[in-house]
Amino acid sequence: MLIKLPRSSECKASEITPEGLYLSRRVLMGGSLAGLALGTLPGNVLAGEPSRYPDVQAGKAPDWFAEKLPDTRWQAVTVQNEAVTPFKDATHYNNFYEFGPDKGDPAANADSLKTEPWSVVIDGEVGKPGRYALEDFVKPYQLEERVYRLRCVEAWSMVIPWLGFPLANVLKQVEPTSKARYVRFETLEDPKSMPGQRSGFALIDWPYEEGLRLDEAMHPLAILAVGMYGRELPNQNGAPLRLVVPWKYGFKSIKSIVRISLVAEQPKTTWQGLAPDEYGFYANVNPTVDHPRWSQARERRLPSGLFSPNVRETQMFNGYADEVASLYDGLDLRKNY
Ligand SMILES: Nc1nc2c(c(=O)[nH]1)N[C@H]1C(S)=C(S)[C@@H](COP(=O)(O)O)O[C@H]1N2
Ligand SMILES: [Mo]
Repeated sequence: MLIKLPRSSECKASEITPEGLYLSRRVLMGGSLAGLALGTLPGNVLAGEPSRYPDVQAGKAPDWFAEKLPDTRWQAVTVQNEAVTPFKDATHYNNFYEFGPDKGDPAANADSLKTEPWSVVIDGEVGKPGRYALEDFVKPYQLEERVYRLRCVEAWSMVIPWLGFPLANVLKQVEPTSKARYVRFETLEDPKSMPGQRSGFALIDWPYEEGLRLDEAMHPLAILAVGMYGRELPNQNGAPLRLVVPWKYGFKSIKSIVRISLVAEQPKTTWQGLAPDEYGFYANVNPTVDHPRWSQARERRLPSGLFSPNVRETQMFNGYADEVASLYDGLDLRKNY
């Protein structure tokens, strides 16, 4: 994870807002996400299909996905006054080391990932462990569109309209035992279809693994996503099932999940294992705690180019402080980076 930081002079350049698909309207939302905007449908599109995102390439949605899509709660949670990142950028500027180290590698190589059939194991400290076919795993849950900022630890960011459901709903279903204190997630390990796992690149000890504290995992903003931009997930974005935790650096949002384990001890995570001084377990977006090799005060919002770097201030907890800050009361965020 190397980056070149924009010079601070560039940060003062007038921010150029990318031509967005829509801006969310300011509408209040009830319940636990009161501070976030609950959008209404943009005036020019009707419910349901990729056509609400005109620049989106249609994919080959599996049957279970096509059946669920019409019942989606569109714009269940969204961001105010921020444009959605063009589909092209969200699908061609990726981190997915299983398919190579460069930003274009996942789009170029992830076709080889076989997402059907797919199964997910839930095990560890749960009353109801099991292995589920993906379509059975997602069956109980209504899809919600969640338009979230995604902030990579490398200091770039996007705004992505995910389709998914709260992780909490799944966890409640499997009945965590009193010993469960963390959730561990694991990506597929399959060197045959994942060239990055064959190359030995970056010394990653496959499979990629991530973790959350149980209360973080239960937070209503944490979702499991099966789609984005009104369609199923493209392979390079972590098909067919990925985590999205919008207040944390992107590396926590693990892709192509095959296993979810409830555990008693804090699990080891891929980037922490590689460089513990640089990447922590918590990895909350925090503009006041710099990475040892670069500042986290600002970010490049994609699309970003030489003449329109589109640099903006990074927000505490990536703009979700009102919702999540209380999870960390009494925790030293400088030590627990
Ligand atoms: N399995 C796996 N999950 C992963 C990664 C990865 O390399 N492997 N990269 C992470 C990083 S660093 C980021 S920023 C996000 C990027 O998600 P996106 O490509 O959908 O924008 O995925 C995260 N999830
Ligand atoms: Mo990242």
